[in-house]
Amino acid sequence: MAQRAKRQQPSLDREHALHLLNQMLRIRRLEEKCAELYQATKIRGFLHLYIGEEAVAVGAMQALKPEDAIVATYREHGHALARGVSVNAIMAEMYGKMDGCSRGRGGSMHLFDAATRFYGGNAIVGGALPLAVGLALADKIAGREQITACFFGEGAVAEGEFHESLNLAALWKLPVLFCCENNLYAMGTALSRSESETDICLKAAAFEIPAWPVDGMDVLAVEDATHRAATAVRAGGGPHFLEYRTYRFRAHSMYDPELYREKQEVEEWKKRDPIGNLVQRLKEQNLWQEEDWARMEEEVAREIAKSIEFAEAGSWEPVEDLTRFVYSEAH
Ligand SMILES: Cc1ncc(C[n+]2csc(CCOP(=O)(O)OP(=O)(O)O)c2C)c(N)n1
Ligand SMILES: [Mg+2]
Repeated sequence: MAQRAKRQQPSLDREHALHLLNQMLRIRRLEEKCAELYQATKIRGFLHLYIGEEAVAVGAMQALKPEDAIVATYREHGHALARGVSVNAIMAEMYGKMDGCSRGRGGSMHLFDAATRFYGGNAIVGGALPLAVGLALADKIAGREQITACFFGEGAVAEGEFHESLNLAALWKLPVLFCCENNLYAMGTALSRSESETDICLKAAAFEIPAWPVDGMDVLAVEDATHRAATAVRAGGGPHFLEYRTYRFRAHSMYDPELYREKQEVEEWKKRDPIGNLVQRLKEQNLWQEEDWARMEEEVAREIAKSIEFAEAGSWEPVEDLTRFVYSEAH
């Protein structure tokens, strides 16, 4: 760490860095609150926290345009928030209220928002990949100049649909950006226990897709790499693949005794906390003012408190609506 800090860093744009910091803090504090609400049984079902991985969603979103599409996994609160889905709509969805972004029918794993082209939230490991390829195929056929970013965990590389999706995306030169969040574990299974080849970029290269690893704990590195890859995809370069090397600080979900990793390992990764990392960089460049932090914390706390009020005041879907949207309604 000490060595890293000493390395010559490019100069930071203070306003932009504070924006990135704010986005990461919103995710962190939102999820900490969600964990509390889960213990209080206000939030039910599954809950997978992204804490520790915030730099990936926040950095990557900077490189995407409003017209681009995004598909993600069940660990997607951060992606939804960074994409611009409101905290109110997310919190109400967590509560299962009709005022949520998926009308309360999705919950934590199925955040969805057509307005920001955020196509979920997907509970199926690898499930996002064929959806992303389909979205990109539609864009290519229609001649639209937009791309699809597909976020998935490294656990998805064990799925057949990972290989099928990469193959078709490469064969048809589709505008997809594959964003692999390699946090080293798929539930309790370390990558090295399930894969004969643990270099994920090599798997993408086997399909002739340009791929490179990125420090997923460094929001600026993520932003820069994603910007380069997204630009190449946008320019007609076909699919590109980024492997963000990251780590989740919390358990896989709310039911995980974490017997598969050492506490020491978690502590080591926490030293690379993406939030602390960026504050440190700002301090090194004399761009940090202590009041920044207090102001930001206060704003974020207020926003989250309001979202809880919003969710509490929201309504439950009436039972008569149970079968609505199962079949399309006659017009
Ligand atoms: C097709 C399928 N198989 C198994 C599961 C059960 N499952 C849920 S999460 C998970 C681990 C996925 O790990 P990874 O893709 O690395 O994502 P992470 O949770 O680390 O973000 C598994 C196996 C599932 N949801 N879908
Ligand atoms: Mg994983």
